Amino acid sequence: MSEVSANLYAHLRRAFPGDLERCAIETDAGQCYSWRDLDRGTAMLANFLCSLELPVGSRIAVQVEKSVEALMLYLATLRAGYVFLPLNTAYQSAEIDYFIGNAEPAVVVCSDQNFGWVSTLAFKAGTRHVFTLNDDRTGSLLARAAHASDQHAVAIKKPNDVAVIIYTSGTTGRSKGAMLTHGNMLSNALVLKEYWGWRSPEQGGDVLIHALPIFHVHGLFVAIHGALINGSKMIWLGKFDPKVVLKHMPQATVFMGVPTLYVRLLAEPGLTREVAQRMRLFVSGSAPLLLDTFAAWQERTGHTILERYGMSETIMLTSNPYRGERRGGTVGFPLPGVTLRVVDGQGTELASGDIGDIQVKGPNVFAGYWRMPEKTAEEFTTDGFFKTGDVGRVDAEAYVTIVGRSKDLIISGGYNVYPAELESFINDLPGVAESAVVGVPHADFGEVGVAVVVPRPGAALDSAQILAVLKAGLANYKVPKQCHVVAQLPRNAMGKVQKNLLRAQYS
Ligand code: MLC
Ligand code: AMP
Repeated sequence: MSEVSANLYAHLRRAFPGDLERCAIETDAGQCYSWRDLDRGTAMLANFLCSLELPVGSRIAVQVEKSVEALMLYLATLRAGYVFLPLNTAYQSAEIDYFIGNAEPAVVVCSDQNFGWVSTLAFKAGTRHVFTLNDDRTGSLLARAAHASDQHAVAIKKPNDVAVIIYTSGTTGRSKGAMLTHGNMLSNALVLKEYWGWRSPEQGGDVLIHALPIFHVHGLFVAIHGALINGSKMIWLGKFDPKVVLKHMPQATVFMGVPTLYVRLLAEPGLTREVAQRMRLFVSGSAPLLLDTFAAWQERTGHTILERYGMSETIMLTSNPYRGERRGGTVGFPLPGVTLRVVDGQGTELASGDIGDIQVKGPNVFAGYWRMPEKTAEEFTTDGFFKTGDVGRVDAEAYVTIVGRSKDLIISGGYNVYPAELESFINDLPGVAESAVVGVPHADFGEVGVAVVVPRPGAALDSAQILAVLKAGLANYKVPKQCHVVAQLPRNAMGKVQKNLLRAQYS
């Protein structure tokens, strides 16, 4: 990869179809953005960012509702050579305060509605510029960029230059910013383009229904890069609504979702073979897809969902084959270029079929955690493998199955929820002696949290009130669906809380 060509945006741009007037993105409201609109819009935003004369490597933190303009801001940040930092729209002030304090962004972009509290936090942390962007094409960012030129030379980047920081809690502790480089993202996008058989515009092209949020790997990278690096059109839905997805399905060929999206689509009588007739590929990931869902989908639509596995630190790692057998309950094979091994507690590689810790290596593996060299070192082995925190096995035919996680993590509707974060929040509440949060199966979200709380002697705790306090302070999807006040937590002989017993009790 030459220096000039390593900017991911340059590669995406090169894949735009020759006819720039064609529709690149169609919204549910029927608006069409052409490829030329994308090119010009990202140029204007990139020029505006450059006009701020930000230092090299500046972070652009963005917490906005999904819109085509928000997508353009992401592309413009790549184009201008800065570092994009997407933030879940559900995050509340304590969460945003931490991310801004940790990442020290030069620019923060939020909605007009949140400008008051977000700008207070940002200016306090030393951020010089706070702009707004709403999902109706308004906000100070677009107003300012409207004066910028629509011609922009893509910034030159090296493959190892950081392009995006995604916050994740990884295996332990507070959220860490996973630094992904232009090289990481480009290699993954190119591999998936081949692996999933994306059809070029000359072959009739693909049309992707984009119904995921754009602040995580699945919606931001896998879906967007997949479509753009192939010159494919996207049908852009601001929010997932199964009826709206079904309305667009006859015009589409590719859909990507977390398992909850498939569960909700299956609940719609409108999901039929006819509606899915033109579809070429259904991809699922971010959380385990139940075999029941896999089988029900096959039966209802005649299509076999392709399940793949990835994470923020690595983008995509494994995938079921596009042409070979897609095996339910497995996440398929390591992608070309990815080396995956399963090891025991001592780091010795296990034979096929044996269950152990999954470790990976490849051009897609991130550059480390932002300003946390020790944490980064802890998560890599001496021979350079990244410890995923997932537990699994590889069978004799090389299919990978994930059987659990060594990290204490709940995946709810495709979002990660860290029990340690919730427990520390609950333990700080008045009258609480200790707490444990465990994940239990849930028909819609796959898994949800349950909090088990022990009061201090003499204190009276009210579960509904605890949940209300959590709801007021944390992103809504993190809030446990139930809270139980108990006299004590079950512990083993070592004094460790036996979460397996709590899980069994509250399932
Ligand atoms: C919403 N709620 C959730 C939830 N999402 N609760 C638990 N888990 C979730 N994921 C709750 C809210 O707290 C709220 O509760 C109520 O549901 C309604 O909120 P909403 O925002 O209107 O929900 P809805 O639009 O229905 O959202 C559900 C969803 C969404 C499944 C569409 O969660 C979603 O888009 N998930 C996708 C996540 C994703 O993209 N993950 C990719 C990570 S990347 P109340 O009580 O306030 O009413 C990754 C790597 C990889 O993991 O491999 O891809
Ligand atoms: P995140 O940190 O948000 O990127 O979440 C990554 C985690 O999601 C992985 O480490 C896995 O635990 C989980 N994950 C992703 N895809 C799958 C899948 N197909 N099946 C099971 N777990 C998955």
